[in-house]
Amino acid sequence: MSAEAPGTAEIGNQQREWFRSAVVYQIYPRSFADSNGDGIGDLRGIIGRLDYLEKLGVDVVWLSPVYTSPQDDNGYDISNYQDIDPVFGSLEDLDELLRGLHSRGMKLVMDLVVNHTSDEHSWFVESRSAKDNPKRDWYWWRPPREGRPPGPGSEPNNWGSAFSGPAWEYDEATGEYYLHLFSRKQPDLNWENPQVRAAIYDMMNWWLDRGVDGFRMDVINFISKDTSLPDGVRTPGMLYGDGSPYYICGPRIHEFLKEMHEEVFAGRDKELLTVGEMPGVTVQDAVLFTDPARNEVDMVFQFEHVAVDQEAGNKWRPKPLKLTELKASLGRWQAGLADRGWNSLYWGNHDQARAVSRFGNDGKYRELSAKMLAGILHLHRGTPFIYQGEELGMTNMAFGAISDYRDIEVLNHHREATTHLGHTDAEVLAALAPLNRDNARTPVQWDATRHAGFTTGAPWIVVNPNANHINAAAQVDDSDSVYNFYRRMIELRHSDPVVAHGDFTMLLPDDEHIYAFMRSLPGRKLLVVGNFSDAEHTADVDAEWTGAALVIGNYPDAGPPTGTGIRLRPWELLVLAG
Ligand code: TEU
Ligand code: CA
Repeated sequence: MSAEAPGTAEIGNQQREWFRSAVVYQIYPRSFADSNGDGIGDLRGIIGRLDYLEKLGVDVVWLSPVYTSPQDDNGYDISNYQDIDPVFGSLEDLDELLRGLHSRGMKLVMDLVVNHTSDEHSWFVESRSAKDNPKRDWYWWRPPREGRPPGPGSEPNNWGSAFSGPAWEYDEATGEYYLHLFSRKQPDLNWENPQVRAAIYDMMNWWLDRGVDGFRMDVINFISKDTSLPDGVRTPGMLYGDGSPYYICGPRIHEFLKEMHEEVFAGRDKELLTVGEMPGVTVQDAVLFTDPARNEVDMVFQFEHVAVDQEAGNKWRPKPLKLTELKASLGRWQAGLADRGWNSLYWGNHDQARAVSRFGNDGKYRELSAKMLAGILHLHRGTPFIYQGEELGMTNMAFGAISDYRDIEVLNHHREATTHLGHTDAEVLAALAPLNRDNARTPVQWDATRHAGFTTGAPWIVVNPNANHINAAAQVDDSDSVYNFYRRMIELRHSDPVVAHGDFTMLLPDDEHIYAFMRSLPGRKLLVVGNFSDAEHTADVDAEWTGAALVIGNYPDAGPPTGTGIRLRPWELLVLAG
């Protein structure tokens, strides 16, 4: 990059938001690093690995939940928002982590899970105690369906839970049902009640006052529900109706997020990061959520591109990925948020399969394809998120029996599918394998020692046996490793304004093998081409790119393209400057 930083003059004030040139790293604490040998990752384990994160160069750490929790959904069921679960450590440990990150120039974003609490949260314990309890209305309580006797089978509507079974749980004590879109230990909070909202804003302010730098907001677009809670459409073969039209981006969602901004972020939002996890969000909605002038959130996690490899959005019905569909989806989001709003960028997280297994080739071309995926994602316009282990090219796990799994979503589905739906164990295991969430939850592979250096005890979930050759110790000092390729991508975002701020133009949308796009600012252009296949292919790009300077590639011997069309080897990535 030349000294005058081409294009910098054209970047307006709004465009200068710090997070546009930032990279976020997600830590799923249970699986990151165990400091005390109980087999479960913890805060002191993270504190011991801060140099690793600093060296990688990330700007922000998003920490999945560490609050007090019965751990029914690994911490996404919170029983006390203002304390740390003993399995992870203490508030003092959290403060130390915060200091350790800040002193290294990194920010800490906490997970905010306020669509629901744990059923063991004192709010819910009070709420369920009596119909006239002052907190009764803090959750969604309803009587049996009209004309039906109380008890299981008479649920107020036909909605299913994300973790199998009905979305309602009958409560003997008061003869009513409570709504839980996730597990029965995750009752949904009633955001219609202003006391609920005030209590949540207080809690959020308490964390910001403590020094945290923002929130990743769990299923935040589910908090406003159609209060009439109508039955959903039940498609043949399904046990329950689909309630999502009545709670995805419901009637008051923008009002609630604006109110949250006013009560929590206003006056201090410029240094913070807010990202709303929003299953089912559309591009049109996302523009509204992320338009800086509207004061809602900085960016959202959308789910379109992680649904292209399954039938009808059903993760248990996987289908082969078509590159044209992936590009059409990500391209639509790039175009839709080009002028107003901002994208988040991710291949994986704790709910998704491992990126290299899903979008790359985790066998013969594991390293090449992991690097290519890094380059493709990080050079889009938006803020990239790296999920722990992705920077090492960690892969899916070949789980054996159902007893190897830990995820409540998997275990409940297996039970429902082998009983009510009549599938065999083998059928269900085969369907589960590619996209189940435990793929992402095997421990981070630190070295080739026992349990991959994750713990000295018995790990809570199996360690991938490929830790013997895929691990951090083998990669940190190897300049040609996947880890160091991520490092270079992060550096490039920091140093080259066209990566953070440039326009995005998708190229070759109909090509089934090549992912190609251009980034541009006045005076500087980048061409990014990647081959998503095991065979050689030619990227049919404009002749102007012949001889263009190579910025980075994933094959060590790559050079500027010579003829017309760019010949790409299997999983080759080339980034050229013009
Ligand atoms: O996930 C919400 C979500 O919609 C998913 O990606 C979820 O994994 C999927 O619906 C299951 O099929 C968030 C968290 O990221 C996830 O870990 C939690 O389990 C969930 O909310 C409930 O808090
Ligand atoms: Ca531990």
